[in-house]
Amino acid sequence: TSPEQWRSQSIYFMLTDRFARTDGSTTSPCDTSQSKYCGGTWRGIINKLDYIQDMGFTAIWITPVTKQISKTTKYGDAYHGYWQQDIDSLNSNYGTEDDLKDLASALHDRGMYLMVDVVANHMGYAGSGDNVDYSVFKPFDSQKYFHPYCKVSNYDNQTEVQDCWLGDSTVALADLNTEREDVKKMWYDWVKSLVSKYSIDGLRIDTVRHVQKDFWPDFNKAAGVYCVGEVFEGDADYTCPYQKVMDGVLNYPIYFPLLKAFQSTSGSISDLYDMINTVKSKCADSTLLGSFIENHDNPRFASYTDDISLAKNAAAFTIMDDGIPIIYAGQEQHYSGNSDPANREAVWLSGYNKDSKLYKLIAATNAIRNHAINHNDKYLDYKNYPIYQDKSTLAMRKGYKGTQTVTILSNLGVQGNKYTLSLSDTGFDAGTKLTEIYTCASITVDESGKVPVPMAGGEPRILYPSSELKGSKVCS
Ligand code: ABC
Ligand code: CA
Repeated sequence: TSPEQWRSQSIYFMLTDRFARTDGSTTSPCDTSQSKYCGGTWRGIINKLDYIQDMGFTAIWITPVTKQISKTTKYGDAYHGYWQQDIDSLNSNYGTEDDLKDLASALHDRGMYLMVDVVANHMGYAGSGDNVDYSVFKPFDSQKYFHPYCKVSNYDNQTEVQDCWLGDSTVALADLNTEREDVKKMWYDWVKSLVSKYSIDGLRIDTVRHVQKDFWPDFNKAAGVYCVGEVFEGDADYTCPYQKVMDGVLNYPIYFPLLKAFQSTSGSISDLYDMINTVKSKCADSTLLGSFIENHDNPRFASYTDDISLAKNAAAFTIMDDGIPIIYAGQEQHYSGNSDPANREAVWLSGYNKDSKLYKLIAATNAIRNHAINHNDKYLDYKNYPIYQDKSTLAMRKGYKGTQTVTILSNLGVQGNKYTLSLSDTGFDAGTKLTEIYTCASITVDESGKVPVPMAGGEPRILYPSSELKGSKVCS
């Protein structure tokens, strides 16, 4: 499945261990602080696809599928999947080969895509890096396949970031010598066969900044599907160039100012406004980046603030910006876990509540984005354009004249006043009737071309021409 096909998708990201169990339990305990397997499976995901699809998602991203360290370490189990030892076998905690194949077909039957997380930088070892039994790794069963042991500590030294090891003396992440021709060939052959064996549509690639750039173009090519890389770095000058070696990267440059703008009622809107433009100019194609406000490596948004309006704005931004939206499982339930491992709560404990405020907000936002895309095949070509800012408001436009969306975000929070924002530069003609898609209010553009936008309680707003909504489920 090509980058072109992925641009229009919307992704729900989950740790397989934490989303759904085969028995469908909503009470089975999962104490995140233990870092043990909690029992989520691929079969469990298959049985809960309605929950995901009804929220408007068209794709899922699941954590790595390969066989892991099987011991319980001082950091617990490899329940997350980033400590692989045998890349040719599956993690049996999640199910069988047939279960994974069935997951792909269940998705494809619904017209949805499967994205799988892969790790080429390292293998996981339960112990210290200076005392590794290399025979436990398959197929990299000898020291010769690895870089000599040293620890990544100075992120300003790129050679060290690439050639030294992540992890520590409890769990070492044995760093593969990805410059070796045999290692490259093993990875390229592996990824090609993984994608074809399990009918995978896309890959999320782990630890991309820890492997030399020239490894990636051939890896992406061998995969033959859209690849989005994790480059955990907020500096666009550092992160954007990775889009020259693979289809897309996670949008960490926007993540940090997005979090700052909405994590409190005094966050900076202008830094976010500026970063929209920075990313557009520095990254090769902002529409192929992965947009997110939460993931399994960072504290949940709600760990910073329990204000539901702020959470709504952050989620709305993620979905309406350029790039492929990624919502992290549990975000829709306003989960509030702090740093890893507390941010990996089991979704089943929410009872898969479809009436939660954020579930509905995400469903409505995905619905208008999906509609705008389906209604005008050029919608995604128009790069998100910030049109207005003040101390607490950001407005942005996406889409050509007549079928554009205009998104208005606020960080006033639930205590925010009721007022009317008079908005210019939306591109809508005087007299046009608009629908605000969260409240379904009708708004008419005034004679001078200004749009009177009713704001209240710090809630986000999205405007779309009413006449263009016919045939959609939005506000019908
Ligand atoms: C385990 C335990 C933890 C324990 C830890 C030591 O060991 O669970 O409780 O604290 C996996 C597991 C983790 C596990 C680790 C290590 O392995 O999921 O639970 O932690 O055993 C990816 C995945 C991630 C995964 C791995 C390893 C990599 O998404 O889930 O972790 O396969 C770095 C890597 C990045 C990695 C991330 C966790 O660490 O580059 O690939 N994620 C700076 C650096 C970043 C760095 C980040 C965090 O710190 O630049 O490269 O990411 O260490 C901004 C700057 C950024 C800066 C941030 C903090 O601030 O612009 O550059 O990031 O302003
Ligand atoms: Ca490396």
